[in-house]
Amino acid sequence: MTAHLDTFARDNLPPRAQWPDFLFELPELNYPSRMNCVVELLDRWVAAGHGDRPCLVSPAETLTYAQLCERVNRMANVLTHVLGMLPGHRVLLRGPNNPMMVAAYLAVIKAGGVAVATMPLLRAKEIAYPIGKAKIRLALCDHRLAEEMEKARALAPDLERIVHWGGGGADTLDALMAPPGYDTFIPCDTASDDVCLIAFTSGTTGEPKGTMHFHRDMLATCDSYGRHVLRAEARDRFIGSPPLAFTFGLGGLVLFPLRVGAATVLVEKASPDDLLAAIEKFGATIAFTAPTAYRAMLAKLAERDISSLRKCVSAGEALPKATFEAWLAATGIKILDGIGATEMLHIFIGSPEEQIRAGATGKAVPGYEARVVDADGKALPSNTIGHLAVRGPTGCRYLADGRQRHYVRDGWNITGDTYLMDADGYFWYQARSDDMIVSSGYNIAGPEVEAALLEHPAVAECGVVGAPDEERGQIVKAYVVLHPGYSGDPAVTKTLQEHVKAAIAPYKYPRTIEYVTQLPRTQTGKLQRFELRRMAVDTASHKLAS
Ligand code: 3UK
Repeated sequence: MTAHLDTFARDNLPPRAQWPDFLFELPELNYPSRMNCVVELLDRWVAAGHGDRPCLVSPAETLTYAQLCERVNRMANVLTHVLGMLPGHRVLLRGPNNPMMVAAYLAVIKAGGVAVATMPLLRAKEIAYPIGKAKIRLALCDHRLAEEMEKARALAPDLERIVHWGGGGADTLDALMAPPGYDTFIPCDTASDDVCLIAFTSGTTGEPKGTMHFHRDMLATCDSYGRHVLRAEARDRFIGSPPLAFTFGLGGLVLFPLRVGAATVLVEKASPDDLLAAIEKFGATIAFTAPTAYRAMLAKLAERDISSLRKCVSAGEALPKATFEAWLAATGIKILDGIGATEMLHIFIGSPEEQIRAGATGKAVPGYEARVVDADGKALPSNTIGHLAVRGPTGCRYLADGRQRHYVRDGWNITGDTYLMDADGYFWYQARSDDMIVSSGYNIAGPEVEAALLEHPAVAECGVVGAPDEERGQIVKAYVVLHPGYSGDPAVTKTLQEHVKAAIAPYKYPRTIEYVTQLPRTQTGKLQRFELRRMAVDTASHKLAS
């Protein structure tokens, strides 16, 4: 039975027939029918005498498990007794990666609410969309993000109240949390299948999709990927760059550390430079970031002592073999590549260090099943390229969205990626299904060409897309950022083309190369291929016109 008094989230789950299959075969994934995940992640540690251990570490403050628990209780009291939040209410959260943002997530969920976090860089219109879609009445917001939040209010009639933290003043969340009796809070007695999180996809095309996740899902990702692949320990100190509003960040910087009683270092600015400095300063042991950040950090490793680091996780985009090898040579650490998705909450394919095959994403995470299927959903034999299908303890449930039927077919989550599975069960990423380049009838995966280019010492970053071409339909076009000391002259172009021809099938080589100073990326660190394609179309039509 749900604990939600406001049943909007439950009422707007997809129809049962459109749910993916859920697998709970591993004993550690058998959760009781009633369970509040915050009790498991936080209160349980305090009860077990672990309260004095560091939990959240940031440049401004450090909170032990007991201190975070108290802060969460105070905030949960404010939510229920001052702000009128009922179990099931959705609460918008806006803030950089800091302890108050984590406390806000946990307080909303502990009180039975549904957290809906937004990336700090979003603009008013993009903030207003989830407010309308998820019918959000209340927002908690870092005072430094107040301006855009206020603009969003004008576009979002559902929103009744915004409460800010930081910055001082009588009406701030901080002030409201002060009453002496607020240090304890009885957690809402939620069902393990009550929704506690709606994570919006950073959709590059179409409206963002709200993915709904249950209390049990928060633990399931820890007890599958966290327990079997990452294998962190209480002595670890996590750190990373993904925003907490992105489930990659929520898992890597909150769920995984708290599940094992570890500490997490929260930094608001996490450029590759900042991240290196923070790893050194705080002695971080596990890092979560995107492949491009590992490449950028490689160039600066000499300036920093990051010997505290023992594990590195990469996700969001494929980790090219060249990046894996270079990082291993420089640090002795095998980066754990893993594919995750907002729909699946976190990583579902990825292998622990001793099983890694460089260049492959890895094997299905224990608790998940993955396979490669054809356009009709039929399983393909190994070593055949097709669509990735996956199922496990977590899965896609869009908030009132017809696109559910595209993502889930025959009980399998179809992620929109093309993959090949080898005879040993390793998954090799090819491309996003709609990103395949078709040139003179050949299917060419941009990421494969990118991986080959990245093996050349001149190449710092690159993006490969199809450019329109009268004769071949499309041609392979590379946008390349060169390392300092190289210039994009015809000789270098020729060298890079020859390099690719020698590394992979020659017909895949980039027929044109354009040199740029940076590549367009999303707030979650992904290459914006549609933007590169647009640029390629522009250039092609200019050529026709001139
Ligand atoms: C792509 C990858 C190749 C792939 C995410 C870890 O990225 C995350 O979620 P999103 O919803 O995007 C999902 C899509 O991103 N992708 C992610 N990781 C890899 N492609 N290799 C990888 N290692 O197209 C996938 O369908 O933004 C990643 C954890 C939580 C996440 N939400």
